[in-house]
Amino acid sequence: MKKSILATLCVFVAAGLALAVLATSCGPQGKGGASADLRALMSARNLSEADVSAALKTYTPTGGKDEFYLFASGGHGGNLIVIGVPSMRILKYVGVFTPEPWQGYGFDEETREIMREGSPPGLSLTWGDMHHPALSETNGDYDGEFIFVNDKANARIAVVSLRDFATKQIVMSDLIQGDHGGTFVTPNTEYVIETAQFPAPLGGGYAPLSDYDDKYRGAQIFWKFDRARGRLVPEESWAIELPPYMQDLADSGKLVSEGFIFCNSFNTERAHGGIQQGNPALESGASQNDMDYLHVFDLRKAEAVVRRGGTTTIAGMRVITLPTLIEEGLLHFVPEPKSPHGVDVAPNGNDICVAGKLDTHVTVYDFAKIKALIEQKRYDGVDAYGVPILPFREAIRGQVEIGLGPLHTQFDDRGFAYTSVFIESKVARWSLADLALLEKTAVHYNIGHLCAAEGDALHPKGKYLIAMDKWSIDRFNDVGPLLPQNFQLIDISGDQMQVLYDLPIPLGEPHYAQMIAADKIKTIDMYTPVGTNPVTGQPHANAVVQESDARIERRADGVHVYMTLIRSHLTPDVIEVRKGDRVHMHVTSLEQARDATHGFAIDKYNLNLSVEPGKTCDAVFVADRSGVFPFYCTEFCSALHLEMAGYLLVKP
Ligand code: K7E
Ligand code: CUA
Repeated sequence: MKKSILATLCVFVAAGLALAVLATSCGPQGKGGASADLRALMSARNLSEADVSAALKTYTPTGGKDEFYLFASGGHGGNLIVIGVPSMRILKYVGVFTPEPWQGYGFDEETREIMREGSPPGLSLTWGDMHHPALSETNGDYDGEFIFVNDKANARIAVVSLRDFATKQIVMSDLIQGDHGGTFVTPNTEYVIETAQFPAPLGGGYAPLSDYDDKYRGAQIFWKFDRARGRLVPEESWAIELPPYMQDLADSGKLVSEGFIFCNSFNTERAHGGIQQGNPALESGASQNDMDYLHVFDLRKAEAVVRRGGTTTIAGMRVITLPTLIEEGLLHFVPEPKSPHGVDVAPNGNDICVAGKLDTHVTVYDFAKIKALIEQKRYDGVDAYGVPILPFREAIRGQVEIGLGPLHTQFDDRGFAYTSVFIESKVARWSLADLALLEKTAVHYNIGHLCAAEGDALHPKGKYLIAMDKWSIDRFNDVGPLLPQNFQLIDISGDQMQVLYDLPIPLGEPHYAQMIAADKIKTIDMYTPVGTNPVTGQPHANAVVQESDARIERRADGVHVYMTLIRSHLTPDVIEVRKGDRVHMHVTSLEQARDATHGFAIDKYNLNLSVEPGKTCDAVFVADRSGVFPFYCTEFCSALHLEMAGYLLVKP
């Protein structure tokens, strides 16, 4: 054991990474940098010293914990991915927009209700297109309590509690159709921001595309968050009407810019397709103008307008209309080059970074200048809807020439900014102080977002960055035509960035992720007291907290089964009903031992519950087929797990 530790240290020395003091302990073995055994291993596996140094920076021995949690969107898989950094071990998929049977998510009544509430009336959507997770913040830094995620496809926002890593709420407003720009929080999480991508008549409804300029609109919703309840409050939320451009990502101001919201846009051309009608495709139609508009929105002034009732209600949502926004001076535009993707406010609060997909620069706006221009009403005209436009040159601090296809920017603790460069497949590091490009590191194909540790918070942590690469061609063993995405872990602590590890992501396309210090996450071990409803956190009305109370009751609305689970039996274990009965399962785990989870599945009734220690949940089904249907526990919970089973007898 001791020998291998010494050998390991020697490899550090070889890679030029160890402290000099350690070198003396390497003895004669240290001459070549590694022991003969290690050398043999390196050559057998064809590893360079750089490879070994990278391995040592990520390898986490059994029992070792990670320094950070990475929360990555699961893209069109609809679920959230939790990963430990630097080990890059996947810790959990959290069911959000898509049912996740091993969590009972979308199978028990409590979570089915979450999915129904977040769906159009009469429908229960079973997937989402998750793009941008946002951790809750306190004073501009992540606080580890909640994470919010959007569903681009159906314009929804979900709330996930980081106490139990479970979804608590999904909200959907009929105001908009499809949200790309979500989610972003204000520095104390008063609001969760959701922005429409596709202009459409607000509130649903029909208008022909020939009315696009007049009837189609963009919008940005400010969902009010009640932290004590852990819920978004639709009645206290409101929105703003925007011109029918494609509003993209947003960011909240911080420090000097706190109280302002920045949102980039593209397609200020208002192209809307119609290839067969002789119009340009959206991709070229939306790429004509050299400049689009950075939206600068005064949130504090807008709140006053909302308070005094200066809104119009559309689809149940209070909306500040575009004429009111203009009249009250709440919205200003600043030109931004060309079809940009995202806006990122630097930790100093004053530098606002925008990168153009079709421009080679990151443009750094100067908030102090923007504010002065607004105060002096120094306009370069107005847009087609009357929104005042500030002069570009007078609003910026400067531009950094980055390369082809710069997209998103993150920050570290040393004053560096990191921008993903999509077309070049690179990460660029540049200095905020003098706006100078320092270094570019090649990553695997088609990097989209990137994520540094707390890299969009007030106090970024540095150390690690994840390159979120969209293509993984040639990188992993072949798995057919649909390949995983690739997360590359990059060490950003040194003078040179170093790619350490590739993690294939086989669950949708993760667009964005956030990384938080692990010590900020405080989870519960189990649900207490026994009989807790995990969604509300309150005692469940149908809980049975001792086995002797387990029972079957026939009532007007069907058969109610009050069941308890404890190693290794289900009580009752025989359930007799008549064909056509509605069966209401009320299932409680009496366990209070950590990780002693039971499952509950009934054969051929499309039902699987996950019953963690202390949890109670309901499941309702109609016993519409007669026969004998075994039920059993789906978690291997004990030596007699296979015996944890029973029969549902459905009499003809
Ligand atoms: Cu894929 Cu933020 Cu939706 Cu950029 S987004 S790359
Ligand atoms: Cu309980 Cu297996």
